Amino acid sequence: MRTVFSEDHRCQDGRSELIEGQFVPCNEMPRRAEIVIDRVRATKLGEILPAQDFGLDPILRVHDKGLVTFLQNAWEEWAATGRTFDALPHVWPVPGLGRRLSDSIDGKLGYYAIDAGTPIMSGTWRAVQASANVALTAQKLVATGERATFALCRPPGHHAGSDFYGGYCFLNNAGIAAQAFLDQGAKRVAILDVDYHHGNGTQQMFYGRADVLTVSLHADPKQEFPYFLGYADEIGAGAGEGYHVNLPLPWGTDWASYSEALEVGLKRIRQYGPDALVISLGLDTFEHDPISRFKLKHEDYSRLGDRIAWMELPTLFIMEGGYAVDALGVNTVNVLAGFEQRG
Ligand code: FKS
Ligand code: ZN
Repeated sequence: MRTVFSEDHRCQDGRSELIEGQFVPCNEMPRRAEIVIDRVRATKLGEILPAQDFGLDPILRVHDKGLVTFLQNAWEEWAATGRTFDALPHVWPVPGLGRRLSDSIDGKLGYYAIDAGTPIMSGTWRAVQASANVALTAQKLVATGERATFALCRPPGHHAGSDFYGGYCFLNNAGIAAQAFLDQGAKRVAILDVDYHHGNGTQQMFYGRADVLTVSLHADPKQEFPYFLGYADEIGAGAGEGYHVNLPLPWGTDWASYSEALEVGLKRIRQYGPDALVISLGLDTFEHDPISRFKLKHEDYSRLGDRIAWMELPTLFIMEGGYAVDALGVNTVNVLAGFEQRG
């Protein structure tokens, strides 16, 4: 399997995020991608390709212009106030408070951000655009006949919606790629999100549409971030009713119960009959992940890859989360190699 990768991911290198009332070093760090690309090389998974530039058009197919312009200019507006540290919001437009777009950078940050865990710095836009281009480059390979490719995206994307960012995500790489498949002639695309956290951005983006089936396995939002979305009774709306599936699972979930939910998700995808499958590949379901509470083991990732290969669909793997950094290369490539073994 070929991997698409850009060194520009390093331009996103946040100092700290807010967790449990404290500022701690960012879990979403450059070393994550380095360890994965090292493992791709060491295991000779396949060729590594650079990203091509697709410009803003494919991004604007799923994201509002306002969010994109904000992300492009946020650092400059922040730095213009004399601040030299990373930009984070400190106020949010909860229902009842209104949601007006302020001229102030602090108002804008609160308007577009969903959390205080997603710092913006001078290189953020460069890394974010490169990440989308990695996804689009890999998407094009699959659209033109490759059985599967791996988009080693960083920063991740599944928490970013049409007009919001957060949860370490700025643009929704999986959503952008799914839309690109459709724009290139696919009739139906399925997104399977196996990250530990609910893909609230992906859900929001496609909630009213039947041409993208979104299926997410994740920690129950009753217990976990992003808390406000990801419940089982959210099934899509209007034309999209029945085209979204949430499979929330409790803390402590191991492969035995994870794989049962996975079969439910895969069955629904098979019934949908998509032309392409996009995997939001998060590895934070690992037993030793520092911010998560599922119990998957190294070998379970090979099984996961094998089950995905059984679908026999053109498949695009998009990197999302995973914070047990030392194990991240092994776990990620286990999925991809498990997939390849099935051929
Ligand atoms: C823990 C607080 C959690 C934010 C967690 C973000 C997770 C991001 C991710 C992605 F794939 F997007 F990277 N704060 N108590 O792993 O879903
Ligand atoms: Zn996650």
